[in-house]
Amino acid sequence: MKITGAKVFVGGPGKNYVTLKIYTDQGIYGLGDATLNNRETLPASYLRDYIIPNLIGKDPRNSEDIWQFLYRGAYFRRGPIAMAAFGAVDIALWDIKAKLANMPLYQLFGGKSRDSALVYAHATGSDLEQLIDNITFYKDQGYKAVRVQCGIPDMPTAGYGVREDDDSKSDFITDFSGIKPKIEIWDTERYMRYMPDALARIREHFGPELKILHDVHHRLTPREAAAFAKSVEPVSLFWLEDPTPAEDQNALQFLRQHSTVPIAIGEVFNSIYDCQHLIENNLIDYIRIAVTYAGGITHVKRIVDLAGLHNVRTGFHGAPSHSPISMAAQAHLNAWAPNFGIQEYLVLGTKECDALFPSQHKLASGLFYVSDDIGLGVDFDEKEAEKYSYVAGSHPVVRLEDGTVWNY
Ligand code: CS2
Ligand code: MG
Repeated sequence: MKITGAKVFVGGPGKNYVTLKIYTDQGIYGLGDATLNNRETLPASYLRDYIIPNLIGKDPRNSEDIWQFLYRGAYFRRGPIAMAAFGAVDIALWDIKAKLANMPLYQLFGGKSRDSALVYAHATGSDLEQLIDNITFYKDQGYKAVRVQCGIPDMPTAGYGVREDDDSKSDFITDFSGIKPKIEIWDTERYMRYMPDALARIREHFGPELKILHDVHHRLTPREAAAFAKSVEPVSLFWLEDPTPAEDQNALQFLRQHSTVPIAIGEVFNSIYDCQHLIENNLIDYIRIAVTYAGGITHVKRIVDLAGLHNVRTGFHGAPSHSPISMAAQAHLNAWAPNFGIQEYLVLGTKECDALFPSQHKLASGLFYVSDDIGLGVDFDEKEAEKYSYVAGSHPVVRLEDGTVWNY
């Protein structure tokens, strides 16, 4: 069996999904996702310029050898751009393999460990009242877990994960009016003064059952993060995410000495070596890696197994930047993983998105039901894809009030 060609498509409804389609001489094709939010053209050119010419003629069944060829063969290894490109190839090869086996992908991992997977939604509010309404909206749909982000009084701009206006050109993360970023102003003291109390009021309002998650988005120093974690302990958070910048792995050791709040980290990691220290030293409870920019299924499965050895559970990244292809790959891993924890789920289930990526995967009452269709169980409509092309967008850049650049 041979790979005969591959194509990269960039675009989608309100998103620049980077979709890879690998064709074989047996009529079977595989689909992969290399979307790297706000840097989408880079994995696309890595795929087009280097990887695709090297894939042609290779046996698609040898997904391990192809992964090693791309990773070790690159010499300059790792990094989100390369790992997103390798990840797309790897997801597509597993899709082909499962289609050849005539099985849903999860069967190749060891079958299903659960009927459905717990997901969490994002609730936001410019103030606490609006946030509580928003959480109620998700709770009423049956969600058991919600990530909560709230506007902070007197914060110069809205802060992470909070919409400033009803700008339809923004999806909270990406501003599609161009590549020049908007500036957000951050003030740690105001956040630290307000947020613990806001979280306590949310817990009081919704009672003990709701799983409450909160994302600090890398904004605190180690000492501040430890103090924050300590102060939110009575809230019984499901997790506190990215309390400190993810690169500074010793920061979490300091936090661990002061608090037992469950910690989730890893959405910006792209290799098992980024996760190893945190997992092996029990500095985290949930690993937030994603198949998209962490080298695909082959590599992420190794991370899941390493995590399992140390009682760390999965909480795969699922921001709206992931296309239904990588979300499907994660759904198959979630169905299998013995140490599954939770899945962030934000693929906008719009008519346009469903038309571009038809599938039988289902979300109901805050639970994700993986499809039993063969392969990834998601398709890609090339005709629909003709409607879309790349639209330049950017993440905000954060500064302190004195002008100092801070972590987004
Ligand atoms: C966020 C992300 O989902 C999350 O937890 O931290 O939405 C993050 O802001 C984006 O992926 C950035 O592109
Ligand atoms: Mg996050």
